[in-house]
Amino acid sequence: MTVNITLLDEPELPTGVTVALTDGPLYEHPNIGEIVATLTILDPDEFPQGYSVRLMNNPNGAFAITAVVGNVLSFLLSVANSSAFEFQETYGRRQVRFSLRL
Ligand SMILES: [Ca+2]
Repeated sequence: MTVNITLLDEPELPTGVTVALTDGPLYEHPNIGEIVATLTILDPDEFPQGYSVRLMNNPNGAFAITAVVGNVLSFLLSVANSSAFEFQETYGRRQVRFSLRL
């Protein structure tokens, strides 16, 4: 006698996110829409569920995040507010930090 058991997938939580910065430096006052990085969600499933990504800390509205069409695991981080990327020696601001939530 043979018994067949159907195994259904259960979505697991993502195991992480990789952030690939665009090559080269980002100059101050970049163009709106300039791609800063590509975020890739690491999902253990062969057919992963869709995700949404939300910026939790976005100083001065510096960034926008958009899904890559046709790829449920990739998102583009781009410039949304050019003036948020101000570099002046007297400000001492050489990094813009952000955090995100899946
Ligand atoms: Ca699974």
